[in-house]
Amino acid sequence: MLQFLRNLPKIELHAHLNGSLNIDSIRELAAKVYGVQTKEFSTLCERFIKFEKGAKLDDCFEKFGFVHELTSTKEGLEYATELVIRDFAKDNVIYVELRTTPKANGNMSRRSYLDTVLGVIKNKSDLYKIKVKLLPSINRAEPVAVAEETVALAVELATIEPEIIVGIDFSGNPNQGNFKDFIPVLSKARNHGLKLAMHCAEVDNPVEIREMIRFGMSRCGHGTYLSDSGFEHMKEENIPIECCLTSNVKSGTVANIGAHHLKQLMATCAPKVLCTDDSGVFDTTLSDEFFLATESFGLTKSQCIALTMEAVEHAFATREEKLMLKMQIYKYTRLQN
Ligand code: 6MZ
Repeated sequence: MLQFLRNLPKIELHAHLNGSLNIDSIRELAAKVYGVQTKEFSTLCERFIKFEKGAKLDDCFEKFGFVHELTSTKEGLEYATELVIRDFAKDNVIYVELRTTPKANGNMSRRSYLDTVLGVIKNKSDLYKIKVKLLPSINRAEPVAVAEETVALAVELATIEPEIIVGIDFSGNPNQGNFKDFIPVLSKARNHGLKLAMHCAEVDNPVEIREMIRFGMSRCGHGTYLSDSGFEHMKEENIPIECCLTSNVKSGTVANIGAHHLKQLMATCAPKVLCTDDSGVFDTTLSDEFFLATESFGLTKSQCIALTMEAVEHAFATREEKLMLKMQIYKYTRLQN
């Protein structure tokens, strides 16, 4: 089964760039770009993927700083973007939507951050035989003014690269910031034709969940704490829940894998996609996530293929791109029979 899943051409719709650098790639990045290869650094890498028993979601957000330092220069960001694309391709992911929060520092402006990531996507996707889209992220823990700059840049760059910049991701620590404050800027993005992938119900906040559902979204990140009527609404509106099994278990937002809402989504034939979230931080791959689903919920090979086809449907891709992706998946599955 694991080999079948590794070889299956897969679709990744929820991947944060800085969270998707795996430990070997972090070591490679540190060595190649910064000349760091010490034992101390290796120990820091081990600590990066280690989760203490009873870890909380807030603990995850402290981990990102480690990678953010390595991607705080143009060279670091460039190489990290290539490594992430390479690693998804190695896992036979044929289409990935990368999300990332543009960051400004002494080395880069938010514009040059996005230009750098875009440049790598344009230059390297063909080399690794993978289709890559970009969703600039709004970090809800940052001021609304930052989100306004991000959306203005996304809208502008989407006119230049409409095939790559296809949406906005609303993310960040859900225990910080107030969704309502971001409604005007998210509306602006939507009015300019950008799709919205929103982290919603990752934590239990019924008032905010209601506000988000009322506002609407193209895809729902996590959806862990949706009520039954919330799940029903998502199904009626054909809004898929981006399920990130390992992320939810390691960050403690679901008690254990058996309690994950993927089970309910499968049973009710509700729209869903399997994703990694932060394959680096959570030390996983998309193949591993599928394998975990087969082990935990008894998914068959056919169900895994169906899930992959479902992901194609919910991708922010053109009709032609979707057709090409489906043909690639179909070709592989036909060879299996
Ligand atoms: C919410 C998350 C997240 O943007 O620097 N991020 N936001 N929930 C999660 N569940 C665990 N995982 C990652 O990638 C890292 C950033 O993505 C968001 C956080 O804002 C994190 O700092 P980028 O490429």
